[in-house]
Amino acid sequence: MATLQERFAELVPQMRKDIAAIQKEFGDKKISDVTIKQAYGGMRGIKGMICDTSVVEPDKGLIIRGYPLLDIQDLWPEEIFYLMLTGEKPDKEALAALQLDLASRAYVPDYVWDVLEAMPVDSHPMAMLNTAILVMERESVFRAWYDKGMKKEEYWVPTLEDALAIMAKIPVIAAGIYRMSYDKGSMIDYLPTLDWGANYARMLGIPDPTGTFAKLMRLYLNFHSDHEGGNVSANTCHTVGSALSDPYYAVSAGLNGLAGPLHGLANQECLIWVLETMEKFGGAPSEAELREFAFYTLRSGQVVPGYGHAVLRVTDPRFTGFNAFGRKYMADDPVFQTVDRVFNVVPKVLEEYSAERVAAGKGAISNFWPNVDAGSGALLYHYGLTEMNYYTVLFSVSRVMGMLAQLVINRAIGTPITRPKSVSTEWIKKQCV
Ligand code: AMX
Repeated sequence: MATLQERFAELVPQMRKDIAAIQKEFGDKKISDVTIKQAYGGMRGIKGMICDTSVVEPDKGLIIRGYPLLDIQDLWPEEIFYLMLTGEKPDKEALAALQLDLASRAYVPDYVWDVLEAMPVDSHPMAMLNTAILVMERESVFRAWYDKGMKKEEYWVPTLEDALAIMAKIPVIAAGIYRMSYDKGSMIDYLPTLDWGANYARMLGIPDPTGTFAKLMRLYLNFHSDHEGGNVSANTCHTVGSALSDPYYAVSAGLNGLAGPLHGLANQECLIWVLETMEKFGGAPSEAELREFAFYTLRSGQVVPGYGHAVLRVTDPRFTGFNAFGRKYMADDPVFQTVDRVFNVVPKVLEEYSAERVAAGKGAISNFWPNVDAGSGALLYHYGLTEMNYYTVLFSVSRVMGMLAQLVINRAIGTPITRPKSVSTEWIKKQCV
């Protein structure tokens, strides 16, 4: 089978042809209406952009290139990257070539470490990661080719080069940040004979005598890889990339969005919330105690982290997958047991609280079910990865795959600069007669 670069090059002409034909014949067909509520409400539900790497169905969750996530949970993350770009799972040969390619790029320039070391010790690991990606912008092949002059048809070629470089370097940087920020000792090198996910597990330096932490890392990197195009990080990356800012600019920008507590930072918030309940009740709380704590959280004006979603209306399959991992490998762990118990309690609490909100004239909560972040932290905690403000970095190492795959495809199909039309409240008022 062809390498990722060769296979993608074979697919590009047909992709362009298909999209040109659709636009020519059906370009004026309407696919969405927009209400005033949506315009004020974060554009929720408006179909206004294209993303071919994955879709999120409200009642099914993440589907990558036609495969429901749990059907492909055993694929390694680099296989998912190949799949997102080409729509095909790589065979053994193509996978080995991609792994070798990544290993050959997995070095990080010294100036990156110098910059990270110069940052204040209390810098958030996400600020460090995003700074590291941005400071490497000078390495961009896209920018170098663009400065020399390149045809639009070629844009995807250096974009894919940058994408592979970022993907190869990000676990090295992320593991370095972990070891640097939490005094874990010297850095651990990337091992070319190991796969990408196991390498990240190894470079973090978490003891893993049974190999199950590496297994968890592969699953974690698989599960967080993409969530279609409209979420904050993907959408930000896409918008910045649409200005032909190179992938280093675009990915760093996207990750800044992932650092928000309503998005990727929720995974750190979730475990903090779970541990708080355990501290308050002196061990794994009962369901009645959890119910009390959840209501206390809501009535103090805070969200219950890990629950609710902008698109999903069912339990996130990523939560289901992590839960199954927990039941298999750490069923007796009290933190995992608490997460499991929270799942029995919080949806019902949110449903009741939502009814209270509606009775008080506020909007309903749209989804009571757990999202990806509700359970992942407990699994990491079990293996001794207890530094919660690092968790969004793990999410980032994975999510760059989706952001990068989307960027490469957008450069291949020549997506123009993003520029939706905004309107003023004065204009809206004039429509309200
Ligand atoms: N706890 C308390 N209130 C919640 C809630 C929760 N878990 N989920 C939603 N609500 C509230 C919203 O804050 C909003 O209240 P407001 O009108 O007073 O501002 C109201 O319900 C309506 O919101 P919604 O339509 O249900 O959700 P949304 O699309 O606006 O927001 C999300 C989605 C994820 C931001 C929200 O559910 C939330 O804040 N959840 C907790 C944080 C979290 O888990 N984030 C991670 C999401 C996944 C990810 O990106 N990693």
